[in-house]
Amino acid sequence: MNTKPIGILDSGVGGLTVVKEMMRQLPHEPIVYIGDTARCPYGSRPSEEIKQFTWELTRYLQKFDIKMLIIACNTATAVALPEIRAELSIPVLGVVHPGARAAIKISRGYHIGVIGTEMTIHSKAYEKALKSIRKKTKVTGLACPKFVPIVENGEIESQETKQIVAETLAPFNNEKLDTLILGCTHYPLLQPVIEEYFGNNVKIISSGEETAREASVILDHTNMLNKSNEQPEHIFLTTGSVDRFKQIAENWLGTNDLQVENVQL
Ligand code: I24
Ligand code: DGL
Repeated sequence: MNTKPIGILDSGVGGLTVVKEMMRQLPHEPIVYIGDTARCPYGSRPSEEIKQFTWELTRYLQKFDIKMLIIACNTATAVALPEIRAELSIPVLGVVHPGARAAIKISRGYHIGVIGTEMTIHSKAYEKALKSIRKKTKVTGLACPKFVPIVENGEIESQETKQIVAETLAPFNNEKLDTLILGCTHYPLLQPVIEEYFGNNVKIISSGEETAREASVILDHTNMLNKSNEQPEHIFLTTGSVDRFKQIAENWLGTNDLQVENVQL
């Protein structure tokens, strides 16, 4: 039994896709979420800067005596996970390995595509994770820098979005992918459009969903689940506007009473 909260960090609001899955799969676990909306996006920044920002978010969450840290941002996971895990004494989970494992599990042809921000693709973090599990996996990475702005503009199913998705994914046309990893917090919102583009031939993995599953397994195995049946209290922290964060988070999570506070790092 362990009533301490789980810390979840992200570059902004995209990590709420992981939070939603966590609340669904682990409904009794209290969460402290921190989103660096003031400095979002991270995906096009230099890796040293991403590491520094991720450390600042981690240090802030440590004030809450968290029992586990989830780095919900693919970009932050890709560049900062190893050093943060090395220094913390609690379990530290990123979104990359759970996504990679799920892709290997479902793939039949072992030709796996990965889409993400420029830094996530440049880092080859998914490629390394996939090949560490199964050496003879063919991995094709593709940066999709236009996708985050599309989602943030709320244009999730417009004709223009379908067009941009098709143009961006065109490099995959000559590749016989059988599985595609959505290696960015925002991409699950584009999943219907991406699925439509590929048809039924490509299986799609959403890393955030898999990460919640992994968190559940780790908490169970280490006897850290919160066994109380109470409705847990969650805390949401943002480095930017509380009102805008609250609006997006409440809409996405389907509630109207979130506790949201501004923090200065
Ligand atoms: N979706 C995201 N980011 C935004 C947005 C959005 N605005 C509308 N929608 N803005 O990410 C980012 C910049 N903001 C953040 C808050 O502080 C000020 C700056 C995707 C979120 C995924 C959970 C569209 C939208 C929405 C509600 C839910 C989902 C969604 F309004 F995509
Ligand atoms: N959260 C980021 C990710 O998953 C996307 C937004 C950003 O670039 O900060 O890679």
